[in-house]
Amino acid sequence: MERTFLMIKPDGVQRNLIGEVIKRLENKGFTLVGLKLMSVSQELAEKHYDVHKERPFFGSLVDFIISSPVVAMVWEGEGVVASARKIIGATDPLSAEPGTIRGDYGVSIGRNLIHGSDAIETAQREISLWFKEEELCHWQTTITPWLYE
Ligand code: DAT
Ligand code: MG
Repeated sequence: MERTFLMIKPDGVQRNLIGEVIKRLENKGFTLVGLKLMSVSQELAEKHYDVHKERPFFGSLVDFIISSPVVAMVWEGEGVVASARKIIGATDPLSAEPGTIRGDYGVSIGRNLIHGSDAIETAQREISLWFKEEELCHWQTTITPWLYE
């Protein structure tokens, strides 16, 4: 089953949006298989955003991610990578559609509340960067037949 990595950034945690974010993914029908509140090391933040290391915002992005705890999550379900990106909304909250997390709760690109993997291969890399295999639960909800034909 497809998996994605989501991270509620420090602003999402500080603004008491953990429950709201989890609720939206649960309600959609995705399954939570990994969850932890954690302080992020500079090394992990830099590795996570390695693809952006030449961008002018890289330093402030890393400083922001390590500034306060985040919630790291792995979610599972058919098409979860692309679907979670839709639920999250566009990178700039001012462009994100109402009804998305960023569209409903954000106003600034540097405070856009949540990260979501952008592709299946990226998700695999990010899940192994943030979670040990034994931290993930292999389980199926009893409602699976009511979610999938
Ligand atoms: P996304 O988080 O939607 O995948 P991204 O991978 O392009 O977006 O960028 C990673 C994060 O970097 C993004 O969530 C917020 C920050 N960021 C991106 N572009 C930025 C910019 N022009 N100015 C400031 N921060 C930016
Ligand atoms: Mg990205």
